[in-house]
Amino acid sequence: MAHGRSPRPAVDGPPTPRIKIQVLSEASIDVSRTAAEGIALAGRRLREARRVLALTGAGISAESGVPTFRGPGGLWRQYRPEDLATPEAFARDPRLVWEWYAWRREVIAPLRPNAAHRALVALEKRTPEFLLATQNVDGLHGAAGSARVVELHGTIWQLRCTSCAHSREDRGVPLAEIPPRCACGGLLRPGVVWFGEALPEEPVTRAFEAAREAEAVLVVGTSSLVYPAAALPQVARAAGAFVIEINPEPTPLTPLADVSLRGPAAALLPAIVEAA
Ligand code: BJW
Ligand code: ZN
Repeated sequence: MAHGRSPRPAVDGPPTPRIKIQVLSEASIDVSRTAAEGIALAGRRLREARRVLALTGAGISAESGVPTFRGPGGLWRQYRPEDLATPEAFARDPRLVWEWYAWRREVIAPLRPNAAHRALVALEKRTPEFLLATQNVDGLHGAAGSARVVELHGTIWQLRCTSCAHSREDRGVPLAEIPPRCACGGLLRPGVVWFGEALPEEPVTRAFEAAREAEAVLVVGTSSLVYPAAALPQVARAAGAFVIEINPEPTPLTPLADVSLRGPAAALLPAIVEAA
């Protein structure tokens, strides 16, 4: 099971041993020997790595109470996120889109980071070169104390003017008016990245650099459907990284992962980091 950083087979190279582990609940961590082995292996690879990239998605915040996008509870009224998180939807009906964001801001505002967010803080502290690339806009990694973090899809706590491009932090809930307006009179929009929009340049550049250099990649709570974020573990693996996935469900990344642990992040991530 010795995976050196190089040479590592690319995705279509010779087969490498992979571990797919089913962990259904926190309790099963104690009882499942296979799960324990997967946790220990993931922990060891993280401990040995000098350069680690973590990629997180909505699932890491699920146990804090933040709704995920896809799957059960992913709908808001009758709308799918794909119908609301677009510049076209905002142009067509800014009030509707803002009502969705205003609701999400109210849901997220009182929520606290969970054990999975905190485990990544601990991992950051002990890893010489660490980057956390998050797709989440909730700010919970920062609230937990993560310092080396890039927000690939922006933040729900930033508002940006569509007329003068002025941008400001606003954590107020509820919003004073919907849709909110800039001092210049222009329409404000959430400081997030919608479908069809480019990701912020500096965060995305740093994330892909880290992916190319990482010895281990930890992918937590993402459906691995949305690009370019979903490409980060693929790039890392093609460059030789050991890929660890944590998710209650299989995803398109699962066949590429070296270890795929099936279960909730707030239970599995602290166990892995403790084993590291
Ligand atoms: C748990 C758990 C627990 C539950 N513990 N886990 C083909 C190839 C490449 C790209 C494309 C393509 N076709 C179309 C595209 C482009 C498009 C895209 O990827 N579309 C796909 C859907 C196909 N991408 C874009 O448009 C991006 N921009 C772009 O490509 O720009 C190109 C460009 C260049 C230059 C100029 C101009 C343009 C932008 C993507 C922006 C995504 N934005 C959103 C909204 C952000 C704002 C907001 O929050 O409102 O980002 S969409 C939404 O999806 C949000 C998320 O960050 C993102 C990812 O979702 P995530 O985090 O994975 O959540 P879920 O709900 O999908 O999954 C949760 C997971 O957690 C599940 O797997 C659960 O099982 C798990 N889970 N409980 C651990 N307790
Ligand atoms: Zn303005």
